[in-house]
Amino acid sequence: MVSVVINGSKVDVPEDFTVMQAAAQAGFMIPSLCSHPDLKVKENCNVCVVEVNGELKNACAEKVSPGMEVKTFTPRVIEAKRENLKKILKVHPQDCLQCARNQNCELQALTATLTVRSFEHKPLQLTKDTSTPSIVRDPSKCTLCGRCVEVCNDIQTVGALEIKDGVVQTVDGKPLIETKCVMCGQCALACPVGAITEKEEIDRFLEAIADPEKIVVTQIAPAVRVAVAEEVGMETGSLDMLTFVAGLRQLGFDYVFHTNFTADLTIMEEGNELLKRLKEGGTLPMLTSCSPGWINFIETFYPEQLPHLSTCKSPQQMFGALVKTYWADKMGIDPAKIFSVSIMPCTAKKYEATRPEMRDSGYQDVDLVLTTREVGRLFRMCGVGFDKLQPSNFDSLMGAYTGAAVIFGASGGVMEAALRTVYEVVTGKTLEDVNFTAVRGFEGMKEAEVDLDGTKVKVAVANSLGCARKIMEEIKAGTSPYHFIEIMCCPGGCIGGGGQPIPSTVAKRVERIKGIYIEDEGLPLRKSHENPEVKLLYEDFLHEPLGHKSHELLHTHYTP
Ligand code: HC0
Ligand code: SF4
Repeated sequence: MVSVVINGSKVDVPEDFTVMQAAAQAGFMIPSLCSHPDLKVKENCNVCVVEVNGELKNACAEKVSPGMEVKTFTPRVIEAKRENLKKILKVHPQDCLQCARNQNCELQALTATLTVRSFEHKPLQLTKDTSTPSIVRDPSKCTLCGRCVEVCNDIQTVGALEIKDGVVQTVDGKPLIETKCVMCGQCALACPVGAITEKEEIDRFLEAIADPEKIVVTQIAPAVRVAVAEEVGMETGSLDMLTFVAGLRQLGFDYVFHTNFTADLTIMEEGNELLKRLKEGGTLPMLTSCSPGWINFIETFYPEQLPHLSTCKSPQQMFGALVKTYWADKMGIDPAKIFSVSIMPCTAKKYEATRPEMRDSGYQDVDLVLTTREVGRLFRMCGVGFDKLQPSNFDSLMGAYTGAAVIFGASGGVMEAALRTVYEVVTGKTLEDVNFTAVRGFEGMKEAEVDLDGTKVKVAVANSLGCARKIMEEIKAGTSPYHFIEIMCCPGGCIGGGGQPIPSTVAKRVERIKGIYIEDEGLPLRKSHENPEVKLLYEDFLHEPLGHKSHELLHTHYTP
């Protein structure tokens, strides 16, 4: 331990602490723009400047030393902080009222915190990049903090963004769509301001709701419920599912369903696909195929490994294909009138919905994807008062789900759900303990071995594209020991998706994961093959997993 003096108070801290950490321990928070609890020290904004033994130093980078005297708010320090902040403010557009991050912007907050009351203003006027269906980049708003670049390069290992000539830009200055960007949106979560955001499409929703000809249906992704509470001023996980459904009905949705329904269905299809590959010597390891940022990644970086992917579409797309065929038929509704909206934690889902492969119903299967953040905005815009709502049930035929589907939202959940079902199908025995805890948690790589009546199946789980890359390098080298691997694009799984509420720090993601498993434990059915509406779907329409109709609507092939 090292003793230092912070604003006159002595504090003992570990030797590797920075001045910023030591100050926090002494009860003095030092504001900054480029620092982030989960990312490396950058020293790009210089707003965290403090006096160390009489000299101005950046608190984020300066390590403590014995007897160090730190002052965090002398007139000289405050003046230096303000001057450094004013350099950023000088070129930053002042269109806060029109910005998606208005009221959730670290630059706004910092300006208020440091009581900056005037500054010179010559804003940058650079062109917005709207080239992808998922992400919008407004370089005029970039503060050069460098957080997005670290996330894209070091965590996701994509390398679509770089710092060149002192400017954050896309590689070679190309439009994002022409780079290797996978549209995961992790950069948007890391951005302190509105320089990178989702492509906002709430007006398309409002138009659809106002159109009397349209029947507007929705599906909610597994990771949304735990996080949407954060958008409406509640604790993570505290908005109960059926009150959330009631809120969606207030917004005007005609039918409210759940992606969990097709998550259970995915387990039926993907579980049987795995068993078929194991039995018939198909390509192994089989890789899950539901995370669209991950699909973009394998297509871009490992196209020759595409045969390892399960042929299952994602639950979002299975839902889209079924709602305009099976459900429309059962309800006697013209599928041309159905406007299918999905509510997702993900920005890459916006792209997935527009893929040419995703039109097997004869229409675009999913018409509109809204992120958790966009739905939060809609709830606030429409003044939905959750404390006044009575819980409302999901609509039937595609609204039932089990705990196995709920856990899809957290890394390891698809694997655990598959194991719950595959074990019972193969062994014919009842799984007494459905909790496969070895594959749970925030950790980037996890593995387990399961005994299926004498056959040992080795499985692995990876989240974040950096971890996916490690898995893919093993497969490429022919050294992968696994039979089945779950890969999710975003750190922690979909609970950390690029469309989730901001902040989405590791601490927040861990809280959301907790909320997911609490929901699973509280449900009466926790195995996908027990979902009564999935059983009905097979009886009435699909007839069997991997059958003709399933191939037509629920499976696809991605080509390089
Ligand atoms: Fe996910 Fe999904 S679990 S990718 O993370 O499989 O986005 O929540 O909706 O489609 O179900 C996201 C979350 C989904 C899909 C499901 C899968
Ligand atoms: Fe990189 Fe993902 Fe952002 Fe694209 S969306 S620039 S891949 S972090």
